[in-house]
Amino acid sequence: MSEFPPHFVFGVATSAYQIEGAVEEDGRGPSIWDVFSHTPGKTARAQTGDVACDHYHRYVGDVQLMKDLGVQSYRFSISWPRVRPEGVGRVNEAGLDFYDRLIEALLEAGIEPMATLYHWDLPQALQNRGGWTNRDTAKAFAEYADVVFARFGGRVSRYITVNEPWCSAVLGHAFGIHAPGLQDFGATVAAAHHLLLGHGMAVEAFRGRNMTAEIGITNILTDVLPASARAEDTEAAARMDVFLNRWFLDPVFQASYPEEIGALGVDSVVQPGDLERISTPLDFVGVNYYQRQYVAANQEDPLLRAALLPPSGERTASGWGVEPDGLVRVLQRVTSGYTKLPIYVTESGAAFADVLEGGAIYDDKRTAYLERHLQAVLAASVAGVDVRGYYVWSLLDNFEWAEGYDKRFGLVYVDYETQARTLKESALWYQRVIGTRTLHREG
Ligand code: IFM
Repeated sequence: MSEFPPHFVFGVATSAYQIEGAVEEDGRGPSIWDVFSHTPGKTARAQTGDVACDHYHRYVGDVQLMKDLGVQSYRFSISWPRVRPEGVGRVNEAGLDFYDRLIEALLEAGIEPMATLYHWDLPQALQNRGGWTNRDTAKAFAEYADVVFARFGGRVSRYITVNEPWCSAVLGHAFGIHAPGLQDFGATVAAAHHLLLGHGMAVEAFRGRNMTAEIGITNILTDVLPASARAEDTEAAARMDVFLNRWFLDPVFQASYPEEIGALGVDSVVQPGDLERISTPLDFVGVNYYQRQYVAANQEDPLLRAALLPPSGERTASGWGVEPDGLVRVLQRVTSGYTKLPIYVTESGAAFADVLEGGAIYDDKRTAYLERHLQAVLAASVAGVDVRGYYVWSLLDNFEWAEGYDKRFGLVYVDYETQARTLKESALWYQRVIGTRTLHREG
């Protein structure tokens, strides 16, 4: 079977700091990513999101592109420092007005808005008070979220509280490769808990408003497999699975942390009632999927006694293995192990070395990648997973965080000198898939 059910939503995704630019316009405050990207040595070629795709000024054309592609839903993120420049207190109406215009343009184009409330751009003013390591940031997040709910209500069909809390916590506080650039495991555990608490408190605020919209969280999930059937590899893979997946799934769907996370000291930041708040019921689950990891035992690794093996087959420009079956497995796992809620694949896509040739980009590898991942979604659906939609990461080439602009994930090529947009061949392919609601590859 290669036909998608009538209710299945075909979408595209982006995030604010990666595309908007206009970092000093209309009262926006600085975020941790402005500070981090302007710190020497933190991003490739010292690139920043100052201009990015200039989407702040070009959103009308970008919505038109989506309309031309037949996209049914657009997942974007709202920049907290545009809405509350100091993180708390004063609301910046001009910041909200931008998203108001964007949402109106989407609705007029017949495209359903899906809005993420936190895609990593914490107001720097809050970072100055400890950022996510400070419990007050969870409360500040819920208050900001409530400002957004009050303004946009049901004009946004689905809200996502936090995007990939694993990345915010671990890449930002343990590995130091994302903002705020810390390398402190105690801070990581605290940040992870407060990101989840902020999620739960935002869901409570949402429920308090009786809105017609839906709410969920998006986790990045990895399919973790042992490198061999030997007991030590299987056990190492189980520990890696706790670290990569269960840390952010168990509390949301089972109101508990895995024992191993307890051993890392999370109990010192968990207060009575937190896990009940974190597990406040949701309407849907967002899953971002990029890779599978093969894991072997490694006694030299002090934390997990485990090592990730490099992918052996085809890879993307990011060096990530292309393993669409992993998507089937993570979707089945959410359904069988955690919740029967509808799932949206809120990100799936790949960077490849795109070349603009005579006005076209023949990105066959991306087309094949997307086709195989959409096949995986159909396979999961046949296997009983209630998967309701797929959002390609990304609509546009954009600022890939510490990697800068080199890694192009877009269906649309962006010339950063002129800001000209060119549809890649994969975009034209996606347009045909959406138009026919069927997977077919020609040529
Ligand atoms: O670009 C990111 C996005 O911001 C979050 N998910 C993964 C993407 C590709 O790395």
